[in-house]
Amino acid sequence: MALLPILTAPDPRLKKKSLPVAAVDVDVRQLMDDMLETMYAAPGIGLAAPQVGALKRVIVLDIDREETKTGPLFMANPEIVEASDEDVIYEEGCLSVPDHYSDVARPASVRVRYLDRDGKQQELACEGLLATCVQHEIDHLDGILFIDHISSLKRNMILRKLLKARKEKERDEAEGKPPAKDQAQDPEHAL
Ligand code: GNR
Ligand code: NI
Repeated sequence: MALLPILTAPDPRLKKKSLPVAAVDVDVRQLMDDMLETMYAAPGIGLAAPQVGALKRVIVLDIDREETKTGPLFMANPEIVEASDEDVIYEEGCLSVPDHYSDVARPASVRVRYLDRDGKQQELACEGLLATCVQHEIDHLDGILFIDHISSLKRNMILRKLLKARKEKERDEAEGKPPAKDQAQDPEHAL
């Protein structure tokens, strides 16, 4: 198991389309395990392979809320095979867009087909936060971030702030300053 560095926007790798895996082999399983560990450490409730620089169609999730407790979920080549007409709005965050949150509307429930950690085909009916999160993760596999679902004005403001924060961090590191507290965890917005 290993913790992997999480890429943050703007990064060209987050805009690329990831490729399907041919099979869930030992390498893909290793990636899944490392991603789950990285997601828990962040902490987050989902993580997509491109966020750790692997352009493969692999996601992991673990929702642990009153309403939904999934346990660890590993999905290779996930596909939405059904989506409700009804939308729901959630305030989303992303480990690759640290410290920014926006309301995003998505189908309230979806059915996802995928290969599990054993390479077995599965289908899962998702609703609530799981439905939102699985769609957010599959978006990552197509190079789409939650900020691509909001106005360009808001998106560009967030991207500018992320770039500024990154430059300040690089400058501090060059001057040998200790790291500022990373990704302040506002409990209201706990990922
Ligand atoms: O941890 C996460 N929380 C979250 C909250 C609302 C909607 C989506 C998410 S996914 C996010 C982790 C992440 O960036 N996954 O790609
Ligand atoms: Ni994300």
